[in-house]
Amino acid sequence: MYFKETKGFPKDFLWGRASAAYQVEGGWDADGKGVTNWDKFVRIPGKTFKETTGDKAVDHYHRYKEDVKLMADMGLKTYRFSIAWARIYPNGNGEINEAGLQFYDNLINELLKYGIEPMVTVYHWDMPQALEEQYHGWEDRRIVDDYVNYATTLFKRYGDRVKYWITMNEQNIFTSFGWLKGMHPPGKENDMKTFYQVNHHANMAHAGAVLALKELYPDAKVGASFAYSPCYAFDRKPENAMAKADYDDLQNYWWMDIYAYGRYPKSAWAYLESMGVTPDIQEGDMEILRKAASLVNFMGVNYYQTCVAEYNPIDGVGMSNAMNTTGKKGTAQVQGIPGLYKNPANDFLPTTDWDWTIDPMGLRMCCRDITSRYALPIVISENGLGAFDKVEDGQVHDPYRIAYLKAHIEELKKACDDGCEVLAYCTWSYTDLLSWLNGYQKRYGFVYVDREEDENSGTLNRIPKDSYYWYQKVIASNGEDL
Ligand code: BGP
Repeated sequence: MYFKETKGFPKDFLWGRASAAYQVEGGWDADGKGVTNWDKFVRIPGKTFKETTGDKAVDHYHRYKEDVKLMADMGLKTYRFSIAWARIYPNGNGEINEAGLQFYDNLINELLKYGIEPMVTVYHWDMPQALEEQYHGWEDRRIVDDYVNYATTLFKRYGDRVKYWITMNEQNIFTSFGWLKGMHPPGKENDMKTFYQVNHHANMAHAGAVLALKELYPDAKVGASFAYSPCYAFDRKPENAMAKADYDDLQNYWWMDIYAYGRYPKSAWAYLESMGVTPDIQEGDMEILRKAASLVNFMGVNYYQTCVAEYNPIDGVGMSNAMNTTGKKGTAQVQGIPGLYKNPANDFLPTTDWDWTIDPMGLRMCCRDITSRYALPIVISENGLGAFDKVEDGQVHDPYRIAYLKAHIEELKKACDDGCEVLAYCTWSYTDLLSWLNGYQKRYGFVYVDREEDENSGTLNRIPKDSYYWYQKVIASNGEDL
């Protein structure tokens, strides 16, 4: 659409920044915290870039006051962070660890002291390892009750101060990397049947949490954060348009239709039936999913890139774990599902050093799609540029990050003109942090942290980058001074 004038961002727009417990906190065994699936997984040789771990991460657990002060000086309106389940329930269920609850009390109170709205993710991938040992974690239906119990503990403890809740972070990523690509715990490959079963359990957990929250705090705002890569058909060939439709049903709507409508897309279901991989659904499940969907307040979107769908013959490429985790441009490989689609590179778009396409207009596109299909408000819960940053004379100049964010914010503003109700824009990430598979060299922050892959490197000192001061102006002008 073309508009003669722009309305700009709504006046109470939440300019934010996001993080996740495992990637920033460190203190992996501090104050009674239990061991998580990630604490274990990163110790398997070859799983992460140069065997990096989040043992110390960027030590946010001990430096949260310094970090929150930097956020306050920047004028941040909201901070999205996740809670480590194993700090609250070291065994996933059973006994509560009061010290863990206290840590997040302190963090939330510190944020509120400066008028920063806390936005809490209940689950950002770090599951108590004890649940893996008790019943194989997400593979077993028992996790639904344990997750809802954990979530309810959080709602009861923090619900008087936390208004925005995100139940799950990127369910599509942690399940596909965990059960299809072998790149996240539990490291399984091509296990389609379990993958869909795990997803059904995660959907039930999400729904149970939504219902529990709304029972306790009907005015709370809740949603799940989905890693949404809008998809373009490779060209005008009908078989490539069909490949796009297949991709959307299986890779996007499969999750978003559950969050927004409480149903699985019909053609995706028919395909899974033909493959013999549909999940077992218990009586009453779909009703619970529908009820939760009717109570959801927003669609959380983690937007990094778009993709392309091209028809993939039955003897074509499959899923692989060959991903660019080194930052050497051009090393990513084309992946796909034989008989349906593959995802070649998009020649019209530049890429990052990790081969992620840079497509600001895609952000407007995904807001439009969500608005048309679901008519839900949107929280952009992640968007950002991973890059190599260097300190020069005590400063970090990152014009490439400013250019990236500027272009995305311009498109987001157009999405607001298009009639999309966008509530928040949380860029990834506040400080530099651990990139799950790519180590510490892939930096996303407004604030540089002095550390490298080696656990004993660096002072962990914080240095605001040029982008920090730029975003300060963006916030102060409500997105006008870009
Ligand atoms: C999302 C995750 C984040 C974060 C981000 C950047 O998928 O929710 O936790 O890691 O992507 O990804 P990466 O660290 O792989 O560059």
